[in-house]
Amino acid sequence: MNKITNHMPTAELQALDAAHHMHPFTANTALGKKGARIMTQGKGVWLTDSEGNKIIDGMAGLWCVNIGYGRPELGEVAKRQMDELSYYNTFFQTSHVPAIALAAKIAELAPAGMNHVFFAGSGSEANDTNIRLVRRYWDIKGQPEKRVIIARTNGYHGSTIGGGSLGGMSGIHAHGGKLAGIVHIGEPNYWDQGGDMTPEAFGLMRAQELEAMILNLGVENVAAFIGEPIQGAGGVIVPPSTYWPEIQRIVDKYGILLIADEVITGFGRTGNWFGSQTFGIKPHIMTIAKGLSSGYQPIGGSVVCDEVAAVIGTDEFNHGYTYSGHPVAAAVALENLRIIQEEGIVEHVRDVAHPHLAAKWAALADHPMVGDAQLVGLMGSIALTPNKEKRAKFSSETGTVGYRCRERCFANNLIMRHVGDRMIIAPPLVITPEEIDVLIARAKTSLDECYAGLKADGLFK
Ligand code: PXG
Repeated sequence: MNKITNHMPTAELQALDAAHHMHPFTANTALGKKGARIMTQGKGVWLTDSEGNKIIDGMAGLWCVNIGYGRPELGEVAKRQMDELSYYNTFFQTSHVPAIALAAKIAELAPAGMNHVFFAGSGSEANDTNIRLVRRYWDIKGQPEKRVIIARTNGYHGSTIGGGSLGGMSGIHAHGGKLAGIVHIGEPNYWDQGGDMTPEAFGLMRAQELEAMILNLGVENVAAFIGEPIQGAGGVIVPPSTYWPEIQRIVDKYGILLIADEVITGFGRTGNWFGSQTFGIKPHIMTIAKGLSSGYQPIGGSVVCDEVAAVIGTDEFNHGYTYSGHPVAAAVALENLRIIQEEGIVEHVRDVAHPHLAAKWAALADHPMVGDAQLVGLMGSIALTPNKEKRAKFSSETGTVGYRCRERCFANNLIMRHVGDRMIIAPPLVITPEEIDVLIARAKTSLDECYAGLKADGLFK
């Protein structure tokens, strides 16, 4: 077979892709007929596809490319590390400099008292670690019956069996089943589910479902609660202001462990190093991945507080991955954190990019089809609706309007995702004000075209 390169015609690449490559979360037969879009290059916030289109990436890849694409320093660090020590494991009483340095750096950046890191290859793996960690913690404390983990409907924690079970997405549970000992409470999704309540009352009500669930199960059976500070894959659902303080009160009152899944919200996304800081949450464990390496290498982990680490450390913990703390991934992640810190990228989000985007993003709610706009740091969503006042949903006859809008975004060289009828963005954190203006202009055009299309089809009255 000839060498397959960027220079081959798109149709040939698509045919080979369809013949051999199974895509995640995709109906592969249908995609094979349509042909995948093929990315060839990335620089900053810009992607180029095999047709030469210049696309602004409003999703930082898959919420991960925090420092933007194509920073040469990361490749240089990777090469140096591969030449020096391409691989060694961290089992059998052994360590190496990249894992040591990265763990120490994460401990420095993490909230006070969170000084220990267990490395994984991804966010899903890290959440599998967390299931073991919290159950083993209570075992050692002499309470082995404390095993249940409470999570939330429409939360996302990965797609391994463990991560998928923690997540509250029925479509994932339907494919392969769900672990026992994981239960779900409602999500703090005011737009969809708040009815006539105020956001504050609704946030309290949803948080108090945790207390009811603990009492229902018996606190002697509950190990932990897990939640994303802001649900990402669920549609960028920003909880009402009352939600996290009430969750914290309940977790403290009953003495269960709190896991903050920071896979998306970590490393600057919300304008602080961690979403837990933005929302005043005090977790025992944080899940990290994605922005830890800005996606330049696959790496994740669990950041563990002193108390839990001390308990776990009293005995052998029968858990670990071949690539836990992989030296090349760790060295690249460390360089990524150096860039975020030395270039003030978290401050850029807080003081420059968020303020520039905030007013323009909020103004999208003036569009006839947009009912609600939410933005925390550089993580935003808008809700598409046929009737703002009633927070109405489109009828099934209309189909998924979010999907229609996403198709217009693609056509306008903007990557903005949809989750049902919510459109979401999470651009690279280095996005400049000028690039934000391009993003907003393309988003408006796409919304207008989608709206015009619905009207032309007689679907928007
Ligand atoms: N936790 C959270 C909060 C995530 O967003 C994971 C865990 C799992 O990480 P890995 O590295 O195993 O994928 C994620 C991942 C989407 C989408 O459609 C989101 C994720 C992954 C794939 C698709 O928004 N988030």
